[in-house]
Amino acid sequence: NQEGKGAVAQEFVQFALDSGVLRFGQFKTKAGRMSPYFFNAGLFDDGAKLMRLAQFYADRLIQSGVEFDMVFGPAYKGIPLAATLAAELARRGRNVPFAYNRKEAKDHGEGGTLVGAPLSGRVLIVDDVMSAGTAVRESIAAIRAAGATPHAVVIALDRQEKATEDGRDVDHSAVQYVREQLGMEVAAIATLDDLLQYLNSRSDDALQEHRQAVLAYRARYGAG
Ligand code: OMP
Repeated sequence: NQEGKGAVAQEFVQFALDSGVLRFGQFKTKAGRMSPYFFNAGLFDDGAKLMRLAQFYADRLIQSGVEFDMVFGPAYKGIPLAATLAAELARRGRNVPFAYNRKEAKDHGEGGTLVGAPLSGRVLIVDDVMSAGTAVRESIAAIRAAGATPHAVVIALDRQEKATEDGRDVDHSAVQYVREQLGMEVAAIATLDDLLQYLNSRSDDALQEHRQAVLAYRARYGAG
């Protein structure tokens, strides 16, 4: 149901803009690219926004038909995302185990870098954004190292830009790489195309200026 998905994606772009999560300006991405837009999921910063966000993730996940045995939230931003998604799924009658990692290994107490349910079976990675693909590669490696199967990914925004491999830009996006090379399913609530569609539908002068900047960015860094 592409049409239903498109309408929800437009609603999500609006929600992200209203929350100040999605902004226009000049931002440096993790891959070192100067981007005219940035999605800062840390600004879903109250209970109502988190609840609404979890509903978007749960709806997208159910709509995609992706199967999984547990959810994993990569530190730091993935942790509240996976936690609230697990709670939302339980509220809807599906209780699945939840785990996350620490960035620094702990050398006292229970030790280690993994917290929550033991990683096992088909693991769903819940994260905020995919750009060049570094973050998702780290999550995949952590899940494999624990002896479980990285099975699928759900994200809020697919920036649809060139992945990097060994520090160089390649033509496909990180999402395409994970889907095609790793055979994992990836579901995104919204994509760069959805953001551009949103901007196309507005006549506001400032937004039209941002649209031009986003188009120029896509021409330079967009995946083929
Ligand atoms: P990659 O590791 O290059 O795929 O970038 C994904 C990560 O970059 C996200 O998990 C964020 O930490 C960060 N990011 C955003 O949060 N929002 C953006 O709009 C862009 C990035 C980014 O740096 O590319």
